[in-house]
Amino acid sequence: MSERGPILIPILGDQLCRSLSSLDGVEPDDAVLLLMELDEETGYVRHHKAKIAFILAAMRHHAGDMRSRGWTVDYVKLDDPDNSGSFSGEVARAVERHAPSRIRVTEAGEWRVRAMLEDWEEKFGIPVEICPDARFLCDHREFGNWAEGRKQLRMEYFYREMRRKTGLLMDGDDPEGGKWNYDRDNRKPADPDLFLPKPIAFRPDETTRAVLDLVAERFADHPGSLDHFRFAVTHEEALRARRHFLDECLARFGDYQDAMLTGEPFLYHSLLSPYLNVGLLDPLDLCREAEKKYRDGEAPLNAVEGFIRQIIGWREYVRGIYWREGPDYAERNFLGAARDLPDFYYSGETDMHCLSEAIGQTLDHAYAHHIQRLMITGTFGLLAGIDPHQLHIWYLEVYADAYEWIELPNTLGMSQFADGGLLASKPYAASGNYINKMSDYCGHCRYDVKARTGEDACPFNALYWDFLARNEDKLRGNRRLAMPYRTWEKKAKGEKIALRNSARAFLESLD
Ligand code: FAD
Ligand code: DLZ
Ligand code: SF4
Repeated sequence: MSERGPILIPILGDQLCRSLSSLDGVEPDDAVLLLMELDEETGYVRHHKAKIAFILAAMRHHAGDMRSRGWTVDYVKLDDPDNSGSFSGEVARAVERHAPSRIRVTEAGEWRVRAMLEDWEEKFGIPVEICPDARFLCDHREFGNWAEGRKQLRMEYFYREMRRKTGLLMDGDDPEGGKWNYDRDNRKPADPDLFLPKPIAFRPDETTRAVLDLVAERFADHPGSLDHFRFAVTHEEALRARRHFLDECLARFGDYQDAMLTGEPFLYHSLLSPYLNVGLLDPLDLCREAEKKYRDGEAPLNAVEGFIRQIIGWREYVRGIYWREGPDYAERNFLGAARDLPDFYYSGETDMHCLSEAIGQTLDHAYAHHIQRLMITGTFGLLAGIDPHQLHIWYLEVYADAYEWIELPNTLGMSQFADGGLLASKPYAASGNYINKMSDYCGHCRYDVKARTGEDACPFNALYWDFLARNEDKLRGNRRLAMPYRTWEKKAKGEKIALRNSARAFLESLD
């Protein structure tokens, strides 16, 4: 240990990575790592119980793992009576305990925490170095350079840059197979008879069981259940989850990426987002393993390209948008939507089977796949005119993988069009027809997906036309909506009135 005191390295709950940038070039003997379980972090929104349990269990295991690698780890538990409850409060106490010469920390994943870190140098009177987060391919400056001067920030062009940069699925200067994107092959509905792999589940050990007890007691009023807790909480378990996905699911990931089936929350999805987001898995390594499956002839190109695009494309791109747009991105509300979030988002109790399935599994597993988030809970919120900020808080609470940098652009931008089209070229509005095509939900529903008006009609149908009519002044100029607006115009006056009355009656029933 240096005579001037150790380097204090706070490690935030989503930085559980053995090769974190703040550890780079530091010898274990010269540093104290600080991990903190905090009221402020467990309480800034009402996180799903399983999300809190996953993060705390992963933090405790990571602390043990780093100790076994020779690091000195100072770990503050949630129920420590002296725990001040905040990052800054706990770093202040650690500064007292260890008299560090300096602080080194990897940048935070959201504006709220970034502001805290930026305060530390003045607060503690010692040098504070904030290191870029090297877990991402594209840093803030590179994204800024890419975005500079572009009229539209389309993910597809950004993604091509990332393909070139990583060499993933490249054939010299060209994309493997001649096309950059095989999404057209990836829209098959699922058949209920499909043979589906079982998701891998990890049995909680003693450490995790202690966390589950703590969470059950302390967060009883938070949404969600702990009964189905199955998360990997160590690096080794996360690698096993990765292997399971690569061997059992990846080959059919593309075909059924957009499909939805009653009672089948997971299909061929990877379920790896919680591990990527806290640092238990490395995104680039995962993509290289997926590419290997293609090169070895074990998974088709449409599946592997589709999967890699989600990670080096969408995941990097939404992070770029989040940091580029600034802290007030969260306040945008282009369509002026103001309805309160219906209570059934926290209970799943609604006659709309698609929503009760997507929300029910969310409360059980802290998981829903992308199309459920986008085209079921998201599209309903959009059509019903729910306040995008309330939806943002809901998504941030209920998913085990939810952190603002990734959740906010997906919710506010992609799903709610609340940024006016910065992220999505048109709103993801759809009638019941889309859900009927991509799922078996409508066959189990008390509503009739073919009917447009009346008490038994699928609410998505009238809401879809009402959404277009209600927002005509803001959306009419969108070229991608020209067709639906032409169809709306051609409708007889009586039909238009019936659709809008049906939508109004339904919306009133929500209040
Ligand atoms: P898979 O379908 O197996 O996809 C593989 C990986 O690709 C994911 O693990 C994820 O890392 C990445 N990915 C896929 N889609 C996206 C996307 N649109 N943006 C960024 N990365 C993507 N993802 C989060 O990780 N955290 C969130 O808080 C989050 N909130 C969302 C909110 C809304 C409204 C929507 C529409 C999407 C959100 N997503 C979020 C993106 C996506 O739904 C999840 O990443 C995915 O469902 C996680 O499940 P999976 O690991 O099985 O993903
Ligand atoms: C999400 C979360 C939760 C629920 N609890 C903690 C915690 O107790 N301690 C901690 O260090 N981090 C936690 N996190 C993750 C942080 O909220 C996350 O690191 C910040 O949002 C910055 O990205
Ligand atoms: Fe959802 Fe409508 Fe289908 Fe019912 S009929 S499951 S409400 S889309």
